[in-house]
Amino acid sequence: MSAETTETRFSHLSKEFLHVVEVAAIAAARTMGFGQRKQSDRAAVEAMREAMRTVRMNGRIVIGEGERDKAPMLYIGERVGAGAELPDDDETFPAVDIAVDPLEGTNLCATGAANAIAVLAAAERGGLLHAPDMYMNKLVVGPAAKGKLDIDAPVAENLKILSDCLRRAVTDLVVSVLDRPRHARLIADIREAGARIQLISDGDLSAGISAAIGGSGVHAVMGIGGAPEGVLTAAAMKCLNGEIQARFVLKDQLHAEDHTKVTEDSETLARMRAMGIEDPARVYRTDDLAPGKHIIFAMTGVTNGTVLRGVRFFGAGKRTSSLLMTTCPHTVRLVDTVHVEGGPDTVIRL
Ligand code: VTB
Ligand code: MG
Ligand code: MG
Repeated sequence: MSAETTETRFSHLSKEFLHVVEVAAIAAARTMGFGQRKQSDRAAVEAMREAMRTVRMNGRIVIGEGERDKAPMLYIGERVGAGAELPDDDETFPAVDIAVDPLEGTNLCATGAANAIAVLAAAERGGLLHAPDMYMNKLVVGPAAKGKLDIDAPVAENLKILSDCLRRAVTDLVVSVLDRPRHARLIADIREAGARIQLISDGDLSAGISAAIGGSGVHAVMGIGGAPEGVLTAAAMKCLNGEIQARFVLKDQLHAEDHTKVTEDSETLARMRAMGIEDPARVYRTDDLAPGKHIIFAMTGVTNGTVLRGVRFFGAGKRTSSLLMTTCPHTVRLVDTVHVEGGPDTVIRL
């Protein structure tokens, strides 16, 4: 297939994926505040799977969520799209690899808290890292600090460099960190360095996107979250010119002082190896997590958030706020969609 054809096909696909995340967000948003995270997750997963069926692709889920906490999910390895049954070399539909999180922030949705999103990333086959649903230590920064920090350097050192890159004092930095006992040491280190902290209950992916967007009030994300969110963050960083550095963390390494302690979890190691990950301790950078040339990143707000508004329901329809980004051509779209259900008298508001 010529480069131009691939670009055109992916450009069309991006609009189909926008629809997929919009319907997943709408389904999840219907359950906002019900206090039922599994129900919210299931609503998003089912809506996403249904919407994915007609997308003109030969799709494969390469990383997704649900294994860690036995939640409803689109399975890693699941074939999706109108061409799901076709062999890889069939050219009717483009072969696409997909990373999904139908509802990122199930608790946020269940309680009506900020920054719940429906999200996916897609790329040509091999364009997104294939990995199990596990943990990942991450460092995420925006364009100004790209290539300047080192996930293995002391926190104070990274914050000093970040402050230079952003031309502001360390005391004027805000670092977003998941509020988990495993981060006690990290939080103490950030405080000691003098930076401010935004402790979040969930949602290190939306925090990473905020870190790469000027004016969001978040300058970095540090700490251990999910690997699917890490791959999705990488896809977003390719579009936003930000950076993620990451390292897989196995269950028995999670609470260790040194997260790089040698693991005894041979079952997970074997699964990683089967998916092509030979060195479980290596540092992955943006291009290792999302090596694709044709990246599509689509996300819709479920609840109101830093970058996007949540789904609004009104008499004559729904309104969604989404971020749709592609690398080829390089576009970042903030999409405000009114899904009209009323009659010919429906008034569209600003
Ligand atoms: C993070 C966070 C997610 O999972 O990835 C986290 O960003 C990691 O897992 O929103 P634990 O909750 O087990 O610490 C979420 O909270 C849920 O996907
Ligand atoms: Mg998630
Ligand atoms: Mg999820």
